[in-house]
Amino acid sequence: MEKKEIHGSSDKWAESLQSVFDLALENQGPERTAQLLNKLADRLHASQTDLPRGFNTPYVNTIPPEQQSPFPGDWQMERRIKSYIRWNAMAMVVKANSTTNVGGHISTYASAATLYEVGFNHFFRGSMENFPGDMVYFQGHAAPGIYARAFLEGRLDEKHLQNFRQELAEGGGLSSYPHPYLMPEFWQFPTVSMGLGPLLSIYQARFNRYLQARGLAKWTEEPKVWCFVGDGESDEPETLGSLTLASRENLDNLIWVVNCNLQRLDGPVRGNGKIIQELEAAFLGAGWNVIKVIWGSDWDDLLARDKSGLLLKRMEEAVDGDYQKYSVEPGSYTRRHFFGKYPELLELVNHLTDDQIRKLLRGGHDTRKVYAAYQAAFEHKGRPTVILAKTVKGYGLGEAGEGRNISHQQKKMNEKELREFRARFNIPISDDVIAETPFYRPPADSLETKYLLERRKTLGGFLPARQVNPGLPGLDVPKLDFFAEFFKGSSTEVSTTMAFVRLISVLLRHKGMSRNIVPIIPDEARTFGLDALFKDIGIYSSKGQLYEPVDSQSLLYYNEKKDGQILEEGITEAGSMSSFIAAGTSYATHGVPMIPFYIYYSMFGPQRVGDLFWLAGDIRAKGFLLGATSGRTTLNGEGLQHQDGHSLLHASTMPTLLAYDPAFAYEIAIIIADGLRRMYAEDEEIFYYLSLYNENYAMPPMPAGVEDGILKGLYKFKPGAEGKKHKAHIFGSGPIINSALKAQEILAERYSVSADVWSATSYKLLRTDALRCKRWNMLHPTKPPKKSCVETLLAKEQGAFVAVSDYMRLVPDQIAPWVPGGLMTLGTDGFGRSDTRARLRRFFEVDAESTVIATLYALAEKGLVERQLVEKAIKDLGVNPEKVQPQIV
Ligand SMILES: Cc1ncc(C[n+]2csc(CCOP(=O)(O)OP(=O)(O)O)c2C)c(N)n1
Ligand SMILES: [Mg+2]
Repeated sequence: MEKKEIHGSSDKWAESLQSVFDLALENQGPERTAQLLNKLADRLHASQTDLPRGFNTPYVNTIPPEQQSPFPGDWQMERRIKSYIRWNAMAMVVKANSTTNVGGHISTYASAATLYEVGFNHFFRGSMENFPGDMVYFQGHAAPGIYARAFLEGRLDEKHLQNFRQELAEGGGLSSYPHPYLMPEFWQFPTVSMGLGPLLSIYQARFNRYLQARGLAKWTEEPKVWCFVGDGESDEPETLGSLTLASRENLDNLIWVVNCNLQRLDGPVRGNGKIIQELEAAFLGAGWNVIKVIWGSDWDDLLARDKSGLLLKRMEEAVDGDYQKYSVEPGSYTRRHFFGKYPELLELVNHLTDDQIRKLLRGGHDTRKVYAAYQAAFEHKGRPTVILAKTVKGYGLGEAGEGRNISHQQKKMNEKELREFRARFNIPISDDVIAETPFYRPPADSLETKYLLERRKTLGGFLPARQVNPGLPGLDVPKLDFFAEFFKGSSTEVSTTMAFVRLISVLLRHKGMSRNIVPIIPDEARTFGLDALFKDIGIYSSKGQLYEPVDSQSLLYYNEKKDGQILEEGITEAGSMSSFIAAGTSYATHGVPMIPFYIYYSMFGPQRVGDLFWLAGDIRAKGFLLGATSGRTTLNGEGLQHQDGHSLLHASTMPTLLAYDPAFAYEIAIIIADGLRRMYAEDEEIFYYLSLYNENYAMPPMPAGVEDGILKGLYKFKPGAEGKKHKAHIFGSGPIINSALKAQEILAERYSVSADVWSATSYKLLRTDALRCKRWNMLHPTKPPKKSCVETLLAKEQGAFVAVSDYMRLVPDQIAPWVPGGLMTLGTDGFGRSDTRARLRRFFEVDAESTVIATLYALAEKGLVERQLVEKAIKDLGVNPEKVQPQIV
């Protein structure tokens, strides 16, 4: 195309384009104009490939005033209620810290009060018939405000508030943050570990859809998932890491509110930039509906009168550090520094006093703006919505911390500051008692209390509230005979992972509960053999399968279905754990007990996402975690980053997690059968961890009477030969029990030692039981002492005790104090290596030969055999005594 020569100044160009744009807007309307502009932008990008494409809209509210839904509430009434809540939230923290050092936070809630109150008065629905209630993730540090509201609602009394963060005080107290473990009838979702709440909320919203697609949801109207997020919290990779799942899945049941108070703990979130704009770009890029609530209603008039566009220009120029400064300085400062930059802007605010300038509200503190944004989010279809609300950290605290960098840590207020707070929010508390920061609750027959209760009644009841199975019978879980095939053993060599896969496919045929099973996999189904389930139960996909899978002719084809049962999460252990948690708490959030079986590379369990494991305990999630390809030497070729010899140690730190290291198929069946009974028939709020391995060997039949031992953690699997000179005991776990069994033979044949082989299924449970007994004995010193399971089992056993497993020595060491004469432990301490299993087991000293040597050494230490015999064995068995020690290499 021939280039036309057109010259002119860039101002002229700007003017011409502007006039064409104005014409288009007038004649074609905003939508069509936007389409035209997009087309032109596409052309520009086609010719200039490295041109950055902006994902930002101007720094003003997304919803223009004329499109705002009108506020339906009593604005002044709601302001009074909110003020009382503000006061009580502050008073809880100040009171607690006047006599203790238990801490607490004032400024987070102070910034978020309007964001919450609009939700409580107009949006958050409690649980009702055929409605499980909206699921609200509160910012953890805003907990005082949520308690303070519950106090006004009459759900909590003064004593509770008095004992905020003093849970061990007489009569109990309130937990620091949302912890369902500590307040099981109140809190639903733990949020205080930054980033986890936002992540969980996405998977919760998706799980709600899954439940519905599988015909298990019990609602007529879909609940919304609301998540309140800190702007500082958005730096956690967990917060923003799964945004595209929410848009891909069209989760319009999900609404996030990011409280953009521009500060985190130490200072500004983006002093030199704008967190709202940065987040807008991230969310728009991820396909979310973004609603910015930046300016309060007072600014509408200023923006409308600003024909020059200078106000917007100034708004865009100022960085968050400036905005923070405006929140702490008097109005005269803002007049001079913000408006004063351009004479036209100074004129624009001529009619306002300094005080009026100081009081120009930010959007997140304006009930009307917040309401309009929530209403738009509530109605939005097809995409999740994020509301980016600009607020002031410590709003209303004045000198005591409003907008200051110390705001987050502020816990005390002097009398002058209390008086100012009282005056600003009109709290009816008299001078003579103000220094004691008394709580204030309007009388039961006051207009405020009536209004507040009426609003909650209309919205279906109080919230947060955690309810568990009101009157529902437990699930029909299979009895032991259902698992008979696993008790028979098999001469075919299989791994415990394969045994588990077989077990889950059998369970999926159990009429009573098969529908409630939720298999969860992070892109490892083929690794574990779970692809066998693809065809039968399908992979959940909200879109079904829009393409013909490449492997459609094969038996195990990649079968996506709208009502698929498997949650195939892709490569996200954090996301998979979030699904585990959503499914594992469904008994409480939905009143529908679901049974998650989450199977993953054991190395990428607690080591990778341990905080989510911890949270699963707090939230009282139920279900089974299966750490597959476990064992530092059993997963042999994969090397240092994959070979796990410590997840059982991590698991031992989780209070309500029952951790098992089974060796045989029948052990897995016994553990899972009992887990199903305890969690789903008896309603115990616990969860399970089983390590699974990928080494194949024949599975023996179950010896008689070992069920109890399997569940408690230890039982005698195979007694040693009769008629030998010496006696010993070897505890083996997982496939390394085979080292113990082979050592048993060598010891009998070559060294006249009769070694009993025990299967140690859970050192964690044995230790917990032993600690319980020891503590009781200590506190009841004159009563007959209780004997722990380990002590009872080993009381009559003679000789030396050795433990060997594919885990660190600390795992079996957990029970050493209760083993008669001590426990000699072998284990896989140190970084893994890639090599053959045989070489690795020699290297880590957990093979049969090393086990023989350790047993003889343990006997020698007790004076039961000569030390020379150990030396002889070292030579006989070809073990190099000068070889490197794995854990310090
Ligand atoms: C994983 C994690 N790291 C650190 C903390 C400590 N912490 C608590 S609140 C906070 C600042 C929160 O800032 P922001 O998210 O902006 O919330 P705001 O209080 O400003 O609303 C920090 C660092 C935490 N709770 N969790
Ligand atoms: Mg913040």
